[in-house]
Amino acid sequence: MTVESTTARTPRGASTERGSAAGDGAPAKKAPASKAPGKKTAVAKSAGPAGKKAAGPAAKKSAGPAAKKTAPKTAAKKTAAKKAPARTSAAGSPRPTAHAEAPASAAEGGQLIQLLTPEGERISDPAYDAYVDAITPEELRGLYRDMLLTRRFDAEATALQRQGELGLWASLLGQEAAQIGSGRALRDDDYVFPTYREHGVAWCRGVDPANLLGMFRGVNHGGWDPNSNNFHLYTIVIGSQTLHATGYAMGVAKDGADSAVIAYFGDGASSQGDVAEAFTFSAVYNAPVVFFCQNNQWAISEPTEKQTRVPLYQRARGFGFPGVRVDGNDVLACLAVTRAALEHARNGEGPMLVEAFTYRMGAHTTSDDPTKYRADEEREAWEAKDPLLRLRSYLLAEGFADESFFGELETESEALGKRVREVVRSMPEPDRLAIFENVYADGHALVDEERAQFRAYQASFADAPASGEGE
Ligand SMILES: Cc1ncc(C[n+]2csc(CCOP(=O)(O)OP(=O)(O)O)c2C)c(N)n1
Ligand SMILES: [Mg+2]
Repeated sequence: MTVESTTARTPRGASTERGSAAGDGAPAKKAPASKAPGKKTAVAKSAGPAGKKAAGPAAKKSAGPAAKKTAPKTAAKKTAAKKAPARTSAAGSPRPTAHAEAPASAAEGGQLIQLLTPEGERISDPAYDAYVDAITPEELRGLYRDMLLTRRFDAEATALQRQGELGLWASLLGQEAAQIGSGRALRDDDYVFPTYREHGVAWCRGVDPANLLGMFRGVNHGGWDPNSNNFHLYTIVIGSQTLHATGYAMGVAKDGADSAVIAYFGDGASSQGDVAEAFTFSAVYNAPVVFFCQNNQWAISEPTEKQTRVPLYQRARGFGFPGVRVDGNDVLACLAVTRAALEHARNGEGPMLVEAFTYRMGAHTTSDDPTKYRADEEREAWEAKDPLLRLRSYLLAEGFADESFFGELETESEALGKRVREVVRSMPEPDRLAIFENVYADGHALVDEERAQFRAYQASFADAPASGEGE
């Protein structure tokens, strides 16, 4: 269901048959009569954010942030509020801590595409049903498996960091649906430009999870060949990959290919100049790129209300292309919306922005302590919307999976954890002089000089190898 959209949807060129995403982002594709198994056909068309059927973030029965406002202050909350610095605007005036209420807020003109409620009920969205109506129970189980194994891998990586095996880890906990839904919407010939947190997308692209850990262990600069899986190396310079993706997409268009490009970035990255430049260039050159923003509501300790005065998906409009907001904890909706956005790009209609509204349940990275700046209640409210739980509920309710399926998956996830531990612990120490390689394609006198200096420095240690280690 689309929870309230106050913006007009004007088709932008392509035929409705091709399902172009239009105007403010909803595809014009006609939804066929529902064939999806287990879907509730009664569409709560009139149920806006306050409607009873709106089981999303605005639903009254939801224990989500909307309920938080009126909840009595608990001792824990008082403590957390004391610890967390007050959120202030740039001008210094206090701002309400309302960012978590944003997704379905009619007052903000917000929309939220949702196909699976937090309780696991399949609801209909006439604009997006068609993109997932043909999905089979096996494919649904596959989405669950993807999310579960990604979560298991992520937990293993966090544990490895705590054991001193990794220097740092950026967990995706809570963002599995956004990543698996969008990742599974891609074709093999599409190209992905990730941030440093896209472990679920990497999984979908076939990058061995163990390879993701080399950089975090400090033994390599990436760990995979981007062209093997059309999955670029992790990018830590916030937002810069949106420009790389735009340039790549412009090249795809010039080649006359019908593949698409997807650039992942965060809510905080949306404030970067690079992202604004990428939006401008991609719109002007009609580049086939999908901008997939995982709005996990925090950029380290900065809440989203310090990044924007409007829902992020609405930013696209000012640049001249459509934007949509999807429930980022709903894997089915993320799959449908990303398919629509990719189709839009492939049809030559230019870029599209998808804002996946989700929540970072863990710390920003293992170097971060979120208890210093956010209240426990916020996380607890989002735990109730866990992306895995809602798909599990749906699979069980529809009889698409039984306990033996979940049991086998548990065994598989343990095996994955074990393999990842073994691979990481046996990663070879890097050649210390390798850092100087590949700086320039044909070498450079200055790099040669720096290499010689570093070699002499290494040799000055008492336990230095007799000659030429790492050469
Ligand atoms: C250009 C740049 N500025 C600052 C940083 C430091 N930094 C690392 S992560 C981060 C926050 C990013 O937040 P967001 O884009 O919301 O992504 P998230 O980590 O929440 O997924 C910042 C400021 C950086 N890596 N690059
Ligand atoms: Mg963020």
